[in-house]
Amino acid sequence: MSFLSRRKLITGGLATAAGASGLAVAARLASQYGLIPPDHGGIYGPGETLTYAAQRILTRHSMAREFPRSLISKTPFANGRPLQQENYLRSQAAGFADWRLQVDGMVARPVSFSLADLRKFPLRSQITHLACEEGWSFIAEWTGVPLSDLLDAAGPRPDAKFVASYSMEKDASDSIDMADALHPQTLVTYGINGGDLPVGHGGPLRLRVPRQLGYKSLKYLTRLTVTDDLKKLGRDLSNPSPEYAWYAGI
Ligand SMILES: Nc1nc2c(c(=O)[nH]1)N[C@H]1C(S)=C(S)[C@@H](COP(=O)(O)O)O[C@H]1N2
Ligand SMILES: [Mo]
Repeated sequence: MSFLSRRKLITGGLATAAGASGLAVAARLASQYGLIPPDHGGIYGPGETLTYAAQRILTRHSMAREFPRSLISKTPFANGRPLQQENYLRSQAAGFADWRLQVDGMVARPVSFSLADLRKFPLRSQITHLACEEGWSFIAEWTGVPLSDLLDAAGPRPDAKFVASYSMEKDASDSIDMADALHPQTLVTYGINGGDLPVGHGGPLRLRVPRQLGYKSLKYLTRLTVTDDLKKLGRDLSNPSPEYAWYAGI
């Protein structure tokens, strides 16, 4: 069966099932095609499954909108106060010379990159919209390395399903699936609007996932762990903040 007709079948099937005999059938269909988000058991349960499944079918290969320079926001909004943790301030005082991004988990070659290492990769810049779930947003030009390049360097195992992200900020961590991790617009960024990434925006390093809401763009990025099960990690990252959906596609 061609991809297109299969896609029609799945979307049609999901919609019909949701309308006709309830969400349980849609969920069963979604499961059959690997379209169940990891937080499906939570309070948003079946609704989350439908959102995730529909988006994954319709937008798996789609791109977030990119904007012209003229639309870059004059005053990009940095959410929250710059990180005040002692280990962070120490690294900042050293010009972040000791900052490391570790890539580990289900990979052939665990690696650790300094900022200088990351700057040796071919850079990509993109002007995208960062939208916070609280209603505000801004457009900025982000510069960095495609996450897929870093994963290539580490060699993820074929059965890997997710990439967990960890921040130097205590207890800040999240995760995305492989489709988003390998997406060409998902970047590990060290620059914004032509300069270094300031502390307020997560400097010296943050993840940018422009196809999802702002909270998936983790600031102060220190570690990426490839896994097939988000519940197997030290902290259950299948639903890091119960009040937010794990999948925040836009
Ligand atoms: N480490 C860390 N990353 C984070 C957050 C945070 O509090 N800590 N907030 C998230 C949320 S909710 C949003 S909307 C964006 C805000 O990005 P900005 O501060 O660059 O505007 O960062 C995301 N990444
Ligand atoms: Mo947010």
